[in-house]
This record gives sequence, C-alpha cells and structure tokens, in this order.
Amino acid sequence: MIDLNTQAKNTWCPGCTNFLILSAFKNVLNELFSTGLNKDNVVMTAGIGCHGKIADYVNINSFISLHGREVATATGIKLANPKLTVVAFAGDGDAYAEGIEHLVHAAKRNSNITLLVHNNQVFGLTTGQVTPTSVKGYKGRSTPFGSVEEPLNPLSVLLSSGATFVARTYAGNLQEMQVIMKKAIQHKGFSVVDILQPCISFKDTREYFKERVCELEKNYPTDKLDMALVEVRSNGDKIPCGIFYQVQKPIFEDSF
Ligand SMILES: Cc1ncc(C[n+]2csc(CCOP(=O)(O)OP(=O)(O)O)c2C)c(N)n1
Ligand code: SF4
Ligand SMILES: [Mg+2]
Repeated sequence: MIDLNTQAKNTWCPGCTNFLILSAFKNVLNELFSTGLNKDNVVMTAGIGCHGKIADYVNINSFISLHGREVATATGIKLANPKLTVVAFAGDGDAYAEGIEHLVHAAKRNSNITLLVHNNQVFGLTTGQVTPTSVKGYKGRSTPFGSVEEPLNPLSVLLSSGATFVARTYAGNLQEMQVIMKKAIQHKGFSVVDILQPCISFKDTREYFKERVCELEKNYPTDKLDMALVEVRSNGDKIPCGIFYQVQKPIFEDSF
C-alpha cells in the first residue's frame, strides 16, 4: 500500500461526498499499483472548483488547469507522452459548461484518457449557481426564482460524440464507484464516468439519490450504442448506474 496522502489541509465542507471520491481514487490507484502500474507514470489533471482541490490531496503527479480545461490538458499530456496514465477530474460546471467544447472533441478523437466528473448539479465553490445539469426549478444564487431551463443530459452528449466508455455511478456507493473507476482507467480509449456527487451545502441530493439509484441489469450488453442512448436518457423513478457503453476503437495517440 502506497501512502497517497499529502500535507495539504482539506478545505471541503465536513461531510462532503467529495471525500468518498477521494477515497475511491486512492484505493483504485493502490489496486493498480499492486498489479504493476508505476506511480511515476500516473498524472491527474483537475479543473477549478471544489472538485479541483482533489489534486492537492493525492500524492501523485498533478496539474490544476484553468476552469474547464482539464480535458484539454489531459489530452496534451497523453499526446506528449503516451505511456502515461492520465486521469482528469472535473466538475459539472467545469466539464459541461465552460469546458464542453473540449469534452466533445476529446470524445470524438477517442483520446486514451479518463474523465471523472463530480456532478453535483451546482457551481459549488462559487456558492451554488446554476450549471447545465441543475434541475429545472433549482433556486440558487443566479436563479433566485428557479431555473427555467431543462437540464443537459451529459452522457447522451458524450455517447453521441464518440466516447468509447460511458458510465454513471453514485458517490454514496463506494464499492460500485471504485469498480467503475478502475474499469474506466483500464479502458483503452476515452472513458468518462459521471459521478452523482451531492453537494451537501448547496444541493443536498443524498436522500433523493439514495432512493433512486439502481444498477443496470446483470446481462446488459455494453456494445449497443442505441440501447445505451435509451438507457442514459431514461427518465423514470429510477436512475440507472453502471457501464452503459464500452467498445474498442482506434486511439488518437496511436493514429496521430
Ligand atoms: C473561466 C472562469 N470562469 C469562472 C470562474 C469562477 N469559478 C471558479 S470555481 C467555479 C464553479 C465550479 O463549479 P463546478 O465546475 O461545478 O465545480 P464544483 O465547485 O461544483 O466542484 C466558477 C464558476 C473561473 N475560475 N474561471
Ligand atoms: S460546497 Fe458542496 S461540493 Fe463544495 S465542498 Fe462544500 S459540500 Fe462539497
Ligand atoms: Mg459542480
């Protein structure tokens, strides 16, 4: 077991579900180290926001980018040195608002990187403004009378853009989150995990998700794009989590 803790003081709100993502990532890294991955060959990038602080709390190579630029940075790092394992951490505001153009193109290119999105449905660090995934009616700093927009479905956008590994998980289910995170990192190609991550200070969705998240069926076929699009768009009482889609396609860095 490698000690991945750092000296940095953790400034997340006490009880924030980001702590679970941090634990899951450190556990997954240690599992990967025990099967041969070299710590020096791992790089994490992060955007700006509460999520971005995660780079301060893991003792590996890291690069905190501009807001919404963690995917562009990760793509560049991987292209410059393809032997590195590159994992980008983003917020929902970060990835799906400021950075969405980079996201779409990274998925289209099938860059061999992993993106983990802390989707808390708010701009957390700046105290609760609306983001593309905020629910209709959400009342926050920038929408005091309630958001009038329908939320974006990021996984539908990513599937349509060409991502070759698309998954959703819930930060409250640590074991499942770890399994999916590890498979995403091991996937050869652009992998993305939308992590439902309640922000307990500005949008506490813990009860909401606890009642609704469910696993995909055991025999769900992960190579059917049409089926994945239907599943990620499902809008019922339950919120399916798991790997919706995984296929092998030529990788950007190999073809470049
Ligand atoms: C280009 C740019 N726009 C706006 C900001 C201000 N800003 C800093 S953090 C943040 C919110 C981040 O929200 P999100 O990406 O969802 O991450 P969270 O804090 O929720 O983890 C914003 C708007 C900035 N730093 N840079
Ligand atoms: S504002 Fe929300 S996301 Fe940010 S640390 Fe606090 S609880 Fe976590
Ligand atoms: Mg957010």
